[in-house]
Amino acid sequence: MKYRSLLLTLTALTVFSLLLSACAPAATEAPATEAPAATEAPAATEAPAATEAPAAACENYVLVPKNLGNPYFDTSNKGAQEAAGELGISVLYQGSATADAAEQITLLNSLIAQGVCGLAISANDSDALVPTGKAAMEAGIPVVTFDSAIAPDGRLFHINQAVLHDIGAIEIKMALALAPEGGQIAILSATSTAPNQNAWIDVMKEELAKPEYASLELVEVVYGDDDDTKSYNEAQALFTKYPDLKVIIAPTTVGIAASARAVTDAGLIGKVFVTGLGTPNQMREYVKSGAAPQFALWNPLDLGYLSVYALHALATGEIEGKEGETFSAGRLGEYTIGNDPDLGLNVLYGEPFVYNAENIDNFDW
Ligand code: RAM
Repeated sequence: MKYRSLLLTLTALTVFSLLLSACAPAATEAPATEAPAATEAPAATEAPAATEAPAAACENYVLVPKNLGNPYFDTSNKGAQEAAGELGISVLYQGSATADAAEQITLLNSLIAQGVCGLAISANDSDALVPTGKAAMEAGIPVVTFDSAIAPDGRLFHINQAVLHDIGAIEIKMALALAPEGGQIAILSATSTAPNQNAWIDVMKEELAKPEYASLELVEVVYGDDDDTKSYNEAQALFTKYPDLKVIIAPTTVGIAASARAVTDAGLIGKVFVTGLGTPNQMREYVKSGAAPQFALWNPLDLGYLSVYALHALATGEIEGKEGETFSAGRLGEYTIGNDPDLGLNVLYGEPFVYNAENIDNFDW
C-alpha cells in the first residue's frame, strides 16, 4: 500500500513548496554530514533545497526531535540529511522549544495539516501522542518513531537504538565501576513522561535488585526535563540533600553534561561521579577531568539516517510496516521489522557503546 496517491501528491507539492520555503528554514540548510569515527560514513552529500523537489513523488519528510537545541538530536538530523541527499528527497527538522508533549502535538497537527510525506518522531509521551500519530496515518502520512517511542497504536514501527534492557543494565554496571565500594546513587532523568528514559529507569531498578548491586542504594530519581539549567540545578540539589552521594546516573545527554558541569563547579570531582548516556563532544572534557570517567551511547547520526530510509521505504510502498518485512538503509545495510513485548513493531539499530579516556578522542560528534 502506498501512503499517498500520486494525484494528492502532485496537488500537495505545489502548496507545499510555498509552505516549506516560508516556515521551514532548517530544511534548506543542508548540514555538514560529518561521520562519527565509529562508523565509516560515505562522503558528505548535500540535501536538496526543499523548493527544488522534483514533482514525481512525495518527497518532503520531517524529523521531529523531542526538542530543539539538543546536540543529540542535531546529530540525528545530520544523519537524516545524509540519507535525504542519497535518496534525493527533502527532510525538514522541526521540533518544539521544550521537550513537552503538548507542544509536540501542536507541531505535529500543523505538519499533518500541511500534508507532509512522512514523520519520524522522538516522542515526549508514549500515550498522549497516540491520537496524533493515528490522525497522521489516517491522513495517509506514514509515522515511525525513533529514539523514544509512541505506543504501538500511534506509529507503524519504532527505530530502536538498542535493546532496552542493555541500555538500563549498562548504566548500573558503570555506576558500580565508579563506586566499587557501593554507596548512594541518584538518577537525574529527562522529563517525567519521557518514554525512553522511563523504560530505562525501570530496567535500572530491576538491575539494582540483583545481589551484585546490593551495595548501591538508589536514593532519588529527579527530572531535569532535558533543559540544561534545570538539570544543573537538580544536580546541585542532589549534592546538598545527599552529602554522601557517590554517583549520579543521567540517562539523558542533556542531564549528564549538566551534572558533570555541576560536579566540576562544586569542586566535587573524585567525590561524586557522573555517568549515564552522553555525546562524546559534550562529555570529552569531563571524561578527561574525571568528573564523568565513563558513559554510554549508540550512534545518533545513524539513528537519524536509518529513520529516513525507513520512512522512505514506507512512503514509496517498498514496505507496509509489517513484522518480518525488510528494507535497505543505504550504508547501514538491510533491516527487518521485528516485534517484541516491550516495543511492539520495531527495527533494532545496535547496542550501547561505552566511552572512556582510552577511546573518547576517536569520536568527533
Ligand atoms: C537526550 C534525549 C534522548 C535520549 C538521549 C540519550 O538527548 O532525552 O531522547 O535518547 O538523551
